[in-house]
Amino acid sequence: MNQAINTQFVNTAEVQAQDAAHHLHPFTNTGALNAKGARVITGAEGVYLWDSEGNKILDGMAGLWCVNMGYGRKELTAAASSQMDQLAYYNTFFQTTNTPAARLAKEIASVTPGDLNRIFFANSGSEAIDTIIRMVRQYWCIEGKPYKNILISRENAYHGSTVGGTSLGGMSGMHKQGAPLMPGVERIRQPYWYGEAGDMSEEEFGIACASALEEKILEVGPDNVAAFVGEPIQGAGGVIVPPANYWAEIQKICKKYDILIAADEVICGFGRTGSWFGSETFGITPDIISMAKGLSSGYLPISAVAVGDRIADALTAHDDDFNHGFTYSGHPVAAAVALENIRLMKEENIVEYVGKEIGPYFQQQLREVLGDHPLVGHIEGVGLVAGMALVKDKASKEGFGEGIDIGMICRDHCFANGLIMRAVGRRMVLSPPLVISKAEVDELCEKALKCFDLTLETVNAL
Ligand code: PXG
Repeated sequence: MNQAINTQFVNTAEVQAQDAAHHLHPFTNTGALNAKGARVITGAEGVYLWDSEGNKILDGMAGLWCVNMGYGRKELTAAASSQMDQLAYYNTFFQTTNTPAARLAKEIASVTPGDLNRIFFANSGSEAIDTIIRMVRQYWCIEGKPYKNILISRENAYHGSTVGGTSLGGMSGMHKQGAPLMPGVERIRQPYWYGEAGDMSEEEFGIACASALEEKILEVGPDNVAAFVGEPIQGAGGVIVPPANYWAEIQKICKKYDILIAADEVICGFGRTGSWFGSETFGITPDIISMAKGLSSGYLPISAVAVGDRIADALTAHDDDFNHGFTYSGHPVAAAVALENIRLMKEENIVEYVGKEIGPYFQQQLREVLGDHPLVGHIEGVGLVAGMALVKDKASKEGFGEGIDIGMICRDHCFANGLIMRAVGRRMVLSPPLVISKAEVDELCEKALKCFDLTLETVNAL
């Protein structure tokens, strides 16, 4: 293990001062951060990070849900380096392509489900989502139905932070800023059974949440709705796993009214749920999907939209350009890294490892080690992604009051005790690298247990 990588060369105070003076962080209260100083991450290997003070931290979030093959993979570094020497950049606009982009498109088409055979490249999940928005609307225009342009998404969905992604997503905190939002979006309730079902069984609630889609379609008019967009499992919303019957019902309704299904696979894609894509885990047959993060294990920014034959055939046959794209669409270096990442995933049978071995072990250990903890109201998850509701009272599901930010208290204890676990409101979420071993899962659970104990001590002392 590459202990305390380069920490001896890092002057923490100097980096923090530069950062405070000049760096505006995403989704951050800059004043509050500057007052305490950002933690400086200096190196990483496998599932561990090191900071500039020499602390070793188990990364229970795989960076930001992305470093699926773990840190320090020399194969990925080598792929980037040799592609940079060969062809560092050329665009894919001017009737040109490059070898890694063409090969990657073929490779992605081979691992995506159904007829998702054509690939559009971008650089981030948000850009992939914007691509979906523009592409499905253009599809209906080509079909002679330009009025069929409304997108239906869900409350508490996360689809990125561009204007398109923010508008499509259901994050109220984001909607409050930078308005006006993009028009043409309608939202329905999220399928959060533990938090919002009242007395309904999971099955009843699954039907109720899917019926909300049908009601919305009828309210807006089926002829005005372009697509339903959803994450197979809501990630940034707190890891909300829908009831087992939910997606099948959603599909039935979309089919009935001829509405496209777009699955946002930015988190679920590339093995996270134990299949190549979350759509397979939940039996969804999408018309179009977005992917990013795990596509390159986060080593370089790259995203993609896999397009089904219905949309791709229409775009291809249409006698006009699709006027959309980015300077770095199909970037050869990012594509080379993604290709090598997929090759490694196959060589190491990582999807099967998550589906059959480490995923079930992770889910079982979380429940066994943490399930009885007085703070833990409920644990849900599939494969290597999980969300835990923190409550004041397990029986009534009552949460802590507004004055107690239980998630942040817990997250800070984790940070101080060598574990990265993310807080989403009152939920703690985990999404470790897919290469995590059983011993590392045990360590993660022990650390989480200790941090839940410390969190309980803190709130009891308030
Ligand atoms: N869709 C989904 C489902 C995502 O999870 C995006 C789109 C946007 O991807 P980019 O690459 O543009 O960030 C995401 C990203 C969090 C967090 O706090 C989650 C994401 C991004 C940043 C923070 O959990 N997911």
